Amino acid sequence: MTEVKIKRLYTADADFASQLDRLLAWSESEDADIHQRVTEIIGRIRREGDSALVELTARFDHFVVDTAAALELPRDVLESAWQALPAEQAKALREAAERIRAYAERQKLDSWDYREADGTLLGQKITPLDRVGLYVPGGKAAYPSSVLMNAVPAKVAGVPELIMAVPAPRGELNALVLAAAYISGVDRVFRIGGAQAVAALAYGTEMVPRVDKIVGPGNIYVATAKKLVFGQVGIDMVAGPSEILVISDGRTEPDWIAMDLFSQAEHDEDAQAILISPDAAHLEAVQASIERLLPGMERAEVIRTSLERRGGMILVDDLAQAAAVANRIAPEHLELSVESPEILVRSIRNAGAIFMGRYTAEALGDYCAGPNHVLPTSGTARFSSPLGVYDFQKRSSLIYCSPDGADQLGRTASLLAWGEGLGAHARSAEYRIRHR
Ligand code: HSO
Ligand code: ZN
Repeated sequence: MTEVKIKRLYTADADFASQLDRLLAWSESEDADIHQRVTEIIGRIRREGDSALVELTARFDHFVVDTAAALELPRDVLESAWQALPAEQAKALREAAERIRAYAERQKLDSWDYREADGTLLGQKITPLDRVGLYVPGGKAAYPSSVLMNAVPAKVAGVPELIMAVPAPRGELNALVLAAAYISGVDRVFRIGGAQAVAALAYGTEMVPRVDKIVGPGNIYVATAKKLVFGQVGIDMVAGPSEILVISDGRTEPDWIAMDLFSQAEHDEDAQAILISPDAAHLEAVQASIERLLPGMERAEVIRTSLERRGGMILVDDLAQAAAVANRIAPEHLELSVESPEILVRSIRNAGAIFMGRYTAEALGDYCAGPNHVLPTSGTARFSSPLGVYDFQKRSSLIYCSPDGADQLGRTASLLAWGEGLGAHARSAEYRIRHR
């Protein structure tokens, strides 16, 4: 194995800012061709419904069925998948689901209201979405942990109907994915995938009911379809490649750090793993660990490509500067591998998930700590948050006016309405004013 070429940056370099911009640059290659093909597929599902769904499933997934009804997986298959799991795996899945649920329970938004002196009541009413579609990729990209992370919060929110779409190449499904769907309370499963599945969920077909929101990861076709149906339905987010940023004070075991960087790099060639430290010798030690550990990795080639393509090591003057760089990056995952993470965390403003202390490996959060692993990527942690129960709840505002309240507010509304030249608004308010 030859040397792993990871970009080195130093904050004291005159062109550090532009070097960092180049390191972070990421644009999904969504070509016009994909856009057009996805648009055509969505159009066909809208016009032809089930028959197009059956045909596209046969063409793309080589899964041939006689009737659309066969696209739905009988519910007892989920239960059998769960029953067939080796006991240890079932226990781990159950424990993960329970911890994710306990965390999600605390995120629930509750309705509230308050009353004013004249009896007017104002409030916010929380209602779960009626029906949600969960897309789960097929084949190797199928992560049972992602099924839990998407389905559990939806169920905790109280979504009555959770519909999963998962492609079944040649009819095959991943047993762990089905077991995860079973314990997280998925209600119906359709063996459909790609843009055609997204379109069926968004518009409905004879067989597939139309949902209110579509969540879950997918390939470029799925992501493009989600963008195109947004507005017809809600979507969670369009996620970019996974990212990890580790801030190390130089006193964490270099092998641990190397493996944490690998853990995200192994997701895909475009994943981004970056290490920041004020300790130049530590960066060298981690580089040495990387060289030594890489050949033994199952996904060595993916890791190497990712580290060489988008990885980085950044030398800073001190931890305060490390925090500033981290805020600029706004990573999906941020490990604070330092002596006093509770102090450093105060300076962190932009990160999807923050892992505090040397023992907190990001992998624990990916599976079972409790917080969601569906997180904002590509710098979007500047303005967005992890997937949560609140993404499956909506808010309606409530206004009740007492006669006295209507009298008071009517005067204000009338003035503003005449100011806008809207006479019906003004009179509607004035009718309710008491003329003494
Ligand atoms: N790190 C991924 C989630 C995941 N990891 C699933 C392993 N399985 C999301 O950023
Ligand atoms: Zn991961």
